[in-house]
Amino acid sequence: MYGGGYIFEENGSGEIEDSVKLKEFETRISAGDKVEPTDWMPVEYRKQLIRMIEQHAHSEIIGALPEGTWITRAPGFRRKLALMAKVQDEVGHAQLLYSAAETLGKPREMMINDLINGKSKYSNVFNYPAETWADTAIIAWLIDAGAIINQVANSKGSYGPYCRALERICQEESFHLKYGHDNVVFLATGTRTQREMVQGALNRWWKPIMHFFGPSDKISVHTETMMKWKLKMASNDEMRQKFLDMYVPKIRDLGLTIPDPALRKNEQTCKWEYTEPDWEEFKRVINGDGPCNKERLAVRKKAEEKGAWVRRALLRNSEQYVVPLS
Ligand code: FAQ
Repeated sequence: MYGGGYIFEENGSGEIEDSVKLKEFETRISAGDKVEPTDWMPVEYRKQLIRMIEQHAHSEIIGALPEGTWITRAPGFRRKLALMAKVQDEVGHAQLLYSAAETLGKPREMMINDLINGKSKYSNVFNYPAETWADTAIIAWLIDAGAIINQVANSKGSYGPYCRALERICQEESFHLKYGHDNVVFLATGTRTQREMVQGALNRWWKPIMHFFGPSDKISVHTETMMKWKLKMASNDEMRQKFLDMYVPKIRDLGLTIPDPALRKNEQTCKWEYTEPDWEEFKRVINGDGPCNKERLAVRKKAEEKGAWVRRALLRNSEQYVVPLS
């Protein structure tokens, strides 16, 4: 059904959507109702949701890779255990999110194929390498912080299955953030070499983190539609501002320097001013031309190929236990 593009042309029940239904739907959304999978929804709402949840799911499995490469090299047994648990959590988030996206009619296999073939996007940040142990600390602290800001807001959104998945994910991400903060504090208050290492990681990650919240509101394509339907509860710039409000003081308290000489809070507008991120570079990275895009997709492709026999065995096994209905 999905493969023929069916749900993108008509709604789930095969009817062409009409303005009365659309009005009722939008009234429900304004009243704060949750939309559930079997409810009527506009074709464009479904399409935008699939795009967003699928990209989010891909970001979680690809996001496990930069930190995952440090499991074998973590400094000490306790750090290794904690990192392994974090990486496992991220993959678990992908499972929840793929399930939420499946409720909208797109099969998981198709989503994975679209990822591997470069048709679907995933977060820009995971196309950069984690060069040192300090990079994993910055990822776990600041990328998780950015993800929490986005996801706590969007968990109050309109689509039930996505909101419920986000609530659970945010609880785990909060623990990741504490783990990341602990690692950064340890390095930032350590030896000179450790302090330089964490400053170096911050220098490398600041630009991708500023990109993380999406293009500026002036050039964002989907924000207006997404906010109208409460798929997104704040604009990209609003999320970026919130991140800066919460984390610039914390980063500076640790004696770290944020690598943007223009960064300052305008006390009159209460807004952060910063060097405008390079949106051309952002576009290149999200469209396949970042430092690690090819490597990330190659790893994912290999995992998919190597896991094929497990999926086949599970399917065959589950067929044996199907109880006839009559
Ligand atoms: N990276 O019109 P907008 C995590 C694309 S989870 C790549 O502003 P929208 C956990 C966008 O898709 C991180 N592409 O788009 C973790 C669109 O392209 P399209 C992921 C991006 O949807 C932590 C085009 O640019 N979180 O980190 C990005 O209104 C640590 C135009 O942009 C989510 O996915 C980007 N950063 O707003 C795991 C949350 N930004 O599709 C491991 C859900 C934009 O037309 C370790 N998603 N694009 O080809 C959202 O909230 C939104 O989709 C935004 C983008 C805010 C990401």
